[in-house]
Amino acid sequence: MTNKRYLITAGLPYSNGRLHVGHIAGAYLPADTWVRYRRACGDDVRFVCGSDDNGVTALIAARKEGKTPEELTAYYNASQARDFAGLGIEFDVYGGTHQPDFVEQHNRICQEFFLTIHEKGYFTKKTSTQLYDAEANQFLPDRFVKGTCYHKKEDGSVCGYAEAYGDQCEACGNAIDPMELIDPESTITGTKPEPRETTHWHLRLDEFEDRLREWLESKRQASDENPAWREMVLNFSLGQIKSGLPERAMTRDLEWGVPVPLDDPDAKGKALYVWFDAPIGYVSFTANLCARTEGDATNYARWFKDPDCRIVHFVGEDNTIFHTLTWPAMMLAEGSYQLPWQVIVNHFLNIKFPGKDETKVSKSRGTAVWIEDFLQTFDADPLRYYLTAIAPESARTAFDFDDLINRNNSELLAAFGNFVNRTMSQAHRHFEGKVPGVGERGDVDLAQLAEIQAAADRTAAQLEAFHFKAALGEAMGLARSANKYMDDKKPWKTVKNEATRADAATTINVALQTVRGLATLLAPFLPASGAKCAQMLVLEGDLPEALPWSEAAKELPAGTTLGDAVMLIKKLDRDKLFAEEAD
Ligand code: B3M
Ligand code: ZN
Repeated sequence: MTNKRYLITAGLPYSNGRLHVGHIAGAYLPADTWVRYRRACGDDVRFVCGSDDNGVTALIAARKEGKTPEELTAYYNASQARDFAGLGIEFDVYGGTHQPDFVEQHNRICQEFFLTIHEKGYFTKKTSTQLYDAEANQFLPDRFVKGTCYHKKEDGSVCGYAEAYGDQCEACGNAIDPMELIDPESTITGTKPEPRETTHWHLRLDEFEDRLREWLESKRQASDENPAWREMVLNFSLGQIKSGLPERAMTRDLEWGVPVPLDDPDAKGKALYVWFDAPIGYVSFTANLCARTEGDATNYARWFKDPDCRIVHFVGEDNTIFHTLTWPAMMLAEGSYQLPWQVIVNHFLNIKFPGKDETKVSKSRGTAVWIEDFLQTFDADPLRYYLTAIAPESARTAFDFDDLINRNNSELLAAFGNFVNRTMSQAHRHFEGKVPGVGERGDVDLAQLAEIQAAADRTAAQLEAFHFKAALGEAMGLARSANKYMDDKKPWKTVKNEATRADAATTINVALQTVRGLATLLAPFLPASGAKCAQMLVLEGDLPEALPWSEAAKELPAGTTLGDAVMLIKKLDRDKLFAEEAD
């Protein structure tokens, strides 16, 4: 079987704030896990991300913090990059649409993209009435205006979400036409905006309805080559096409962003819409990576235009339509790009603090769990484990500190950490720190060995289908069977008696083979622990080379000298943790 190439992206975080656990569970962790899995399978992968610096969100935050948008986005770009590194989320390139090393190339690629679409006639230039803040002397695109959502729900009632922004309603997920917002209000001055005329370039999404529908419908059929898309993504996106895709303005009255590249007086003082330039960030960051590693920026085409490569986007739920409709329509309009192979969408995460009710994440109400804070107290793997175990794949789930501590202690530590620890310490205590001789394997031993490959196959099947929670469950199933095997065979007893010592050797041998299997299956989820296991087993190289998926069940030869036993998972003490928090 020939290995595939994959271009994998995770939604570009706005560089207007720090990252919290909801961001990580929604896009970055599943993406990183999948990238690691693909690499363990030997596939050629590029993992691309960076900050979304343009648009109104940066301007609003900059104003609030008394910084220029350049300063603000540089600050959060660096802060977010640190958080990702701390969590073991490793991109091949972490760019930023307005960061010094990226902005020129980004602007150029975006402008070429825009001009190609313009030449092909897929924009209509239209003068329309927009909301204007007379006090701030400016138009109010996107998040510069908020009001009550006017969209109709399925039962005919109005959504009515009172905090809907001028770009999108967070409650119902629909795109917002600011002119239709009920009781609009400027988020700059708090005043009621007035209507004024302005001219913009609108993408004719209606031109692409048929092709988008066909493409999305084709994603319902699951096959080995094409795992089916998540139901909610298809239903939501196809529902939007059914009600008709209106033209959407792809330019804004803004000085911050990618300048509109047209020699036209109406283009003056205007920038490309942030949702036009942001997805092209995937392309421009890849171009930057290609320039850096291959000396040729145009090699980005190998990833975005060559059907031998598969494009996979991981995003949070509020980004759905932009990745399943607008961005694909842009690609079709431009004409030389291939459409995404997969778009993986997760729901949001709620938060549950000890002794408090479950609530939505809200910066202003202080109900966010910031990665930076978390990493001061915890290791990355327990969070990665927990966020995958409660992954909001088909509905909202809640991040609950008590649950995190429980699962760390009773699942991750009890089943995985302790098993590896018991195995290693007995190998060191009784077998000179070497893989003991195989001896005569009985049915129980053979069954345990067979379980390694079976668990690897089950875990792989779930990962291929993007079912991360189920995949982690399968990998942890191997840990549970391993513990049961140990408990049944009791090597700590059999080793003490000359007559049964050979059986103890067999048991520890099989247990060590299982450690390798477990490490391989868990490494995409828990890279730090995977790397430690590989070290203990003295497997050469870094991840993923040290733990290729195809060798999950490959036996470590008897006599192999083992590394020192190192602690994998720490026990978390709830009282201590929250006592410290109160200080
Ligand atoms: N920055 C939205 C968000 O963080 C946006 C994603 C862009 S992906 C091209 O929710
Ligand atoms: Zn709504």
